Order: sequence, then C-alpha cells, then structure tokens
Amino acid sequence: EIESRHRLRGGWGGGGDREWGRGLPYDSALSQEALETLAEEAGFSGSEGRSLAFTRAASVLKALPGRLSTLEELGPLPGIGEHSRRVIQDVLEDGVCAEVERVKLSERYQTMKLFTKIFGVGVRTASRWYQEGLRTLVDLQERGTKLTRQQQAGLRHYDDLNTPVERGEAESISRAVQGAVQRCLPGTSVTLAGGFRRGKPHGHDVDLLLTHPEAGREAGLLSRVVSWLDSQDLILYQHSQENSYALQEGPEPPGGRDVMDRFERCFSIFRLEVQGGPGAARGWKAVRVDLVVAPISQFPFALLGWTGSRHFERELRRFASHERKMVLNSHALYDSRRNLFLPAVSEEEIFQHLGLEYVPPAQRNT
Ligand code: DCP
Ligand code: MG
Repeated sequence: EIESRHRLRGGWGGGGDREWGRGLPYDSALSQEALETLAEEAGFSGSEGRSLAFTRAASVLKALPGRLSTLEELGPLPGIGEHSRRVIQDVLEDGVCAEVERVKLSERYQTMKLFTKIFGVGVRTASRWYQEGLRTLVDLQERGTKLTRQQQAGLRHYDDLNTPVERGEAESISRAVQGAVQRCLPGTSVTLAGGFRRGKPHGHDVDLLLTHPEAGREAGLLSRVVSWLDSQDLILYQHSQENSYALQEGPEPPGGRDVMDRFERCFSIFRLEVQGGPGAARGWKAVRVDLVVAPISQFPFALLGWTGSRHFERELRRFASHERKMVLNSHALYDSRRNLFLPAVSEEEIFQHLGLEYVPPAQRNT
C-alpha cells in the first residue's frame, strides 16, 4: 500500500507548481510537446494503445522534479518506453525529433487536426473526409458534405470555439447559469468543474455541474434551465441527453472513452457578450458549455470525474481497479471484493475509500 501511494504521489504530487508545461525546464517542455504530437498522431490513426503510451510518457516528464539534461537522468522510469526515449533523446541532442517534424508537416496530420477541431467531428469522420479528398473547411462547404446539426454549428463558430475561453468568461457564464437555475429551482448549486477548477487560466470549454440538496428535485430541471437561457438569447446551439444511469444495473467497467458517464446533460454553445478579444467587433463570442446534472448522492463522484484532468482520471480509475479491486466512475465507487457501493459526501471521502491522500484539484493537472 505504501509503495503504491508513493508511486502515485511521485506521479502527481510533485507537479503542483509547474502546471501545464509553464516554467518547465526548456528542453523537457519540448520533449513533452513532441510526445504529445505523437500521441495525437497515433490517435488520428486509431492506435489508442500507442497514443496512451505517448501521453503517459509526456505525463511522466511533466511530473519530473528538476531540469532534465541527459537521458540517463531518466533512469529506468516506468511509463517511458523505447520509442518515447528515442524521441526524448533526439530532442535533448538536436532540439527537435525528425520523426515528430515529419508528422507535423504531413498533409494527413494537418488535415486531421483541422477537421477534428470542428465541434462534433471525431477521428472517424475526419478520417473519412480525408479519404474522400477533402482538405479544408471550404471544401466541406463547397462539396456539399453532409453535416449533422452539431457539425454545422461547429463549422459556423469554428474560430470562436478554437479560441481559448478565459477564466473571466467561464465565470460570467457560470453566473448566467446560476441566475437561470435560481429562477427555475432555487437552492440548486452550480459548480465550475473541468480545467478551471484545477486552476487553469483558460480552457476549451466551460464544464458546469448542477445539483440540488434534496434528492430527486433535480429531475426535469435541465430542460427548464435551457429553455430560459434560450429565451434570453444566450444559446446558439444545444442538444440534451437524458439520464440513463440506474444504480441497480450494477457498476460499469471504467474506460469507454465515448460514454464517460450517463448523467442528464446538455452540450451547448453559448452566446457570450464580450468587450474585448476576438469577438469584440460583433460584441459576442461563441463558447462551448457542458451542463451536467447530478443527483446529490452522486455529486462527489461527478465532481471528481469532471474535474479531470483526463490523464488523472484514467490513472485514478486504473489505480482503483488494479490496486483496490474497486470500480470508480463519475457515478459511484464499487468495492468488488465486498460487493458493495461505497457512498461519499465529498471528494475527500472518495480518496479515503481508495486509501489515498487527498489530491487537491490544482495538483490534478498531470
Ligand atoms: N472527462 C473524462 N473523460 C472524458 C471527458 C471528460 O474523464 N471522455 C473529464 C476529465 C476532464 C473533464 O471531464 O478534465 C472535463 O472535460 P474537458 O474535455 O472539458 O477537459 P478539461 O476541462 O480538463 O480541459 P479544457 O480546459 O480543454 O476544457
Ligand atoms: Mg473543460
């Protein structure tokens, strides 16, 4: 137990003051970037396993304490494979890795990157379009490519949605939603989760969790909130998904990249009034917002699951299953040895159940 705790702290605990690559030793940040490019490229090719291996290696670098100047310093670090080592070595010696530079210049990588940045377009669709010879956003429009309503919105607001959301903007949206829920169901709480809860200064979207202290009162809330926001001209696009989770079904295995949880949820694009920045001329900017409704009993699990980072979540769930024989997801924690659900009223309590020291959000960035 002590050993596994040590391992986890080694991976996560040390990185608190060097978040998101800022302030990292110069060459280590470059190696990270190189590995992240290869992870992305592997994902574009459908090689999830390879992609994960590169992501892990990049995370290990991120968590390293001091400056890295020779490969030997890495020692036999678990999580960094042969291929990743070669990449790091190239970057340390030459400042760049030829393989990574080739990837970055390739037409396929560039096109996949362009297309997958459209809201509603995943690797499969992007890949199909690439096979069909499509290369630009204009191609999509001019060649009459069939687009879903979501992708049409994604294309319409492409530039805005690929401009980072600032913390102030996220807070302003959070307040607007707060106002809406107070009208629809007083007492409902709105929590800013995702990267902003981890202290990041900007993000790609705004993740908001809604819950009500009285179990059951949250049912039907989301559609009323969305209708009200819509009536105020705050919503440019939305589609909602019903809650499809029932505890009686038993625990679900963690993983499943696409179905991360089954909460009632609204994927939306908000119309945010802005004074400055890219949207200043027209006075507004499109921002991706996810609204997620969690029943109070599942709220701590939802909060933990929606705070991220993705890598942290993956590692935490893996730890739960491998080291504790427990299934952790955004709804519950299930102890497979004892065949019971372990309830929690706070994130702290979930870490306790797992036999781990509490990791505050700001330290979940790796
Ligand atoms: N999440 C997850 N698995 C998914 C989707 C989300 O574990 N398939 C969790 C981890 C994320 C959090 O939900 O950190 C929010 O998802 P985002 O994609 O919004 O990620 P972040 O908020 O961390 O990053 P960004 O700043 O880019 O929005
Ligand atoms: Mg987010």
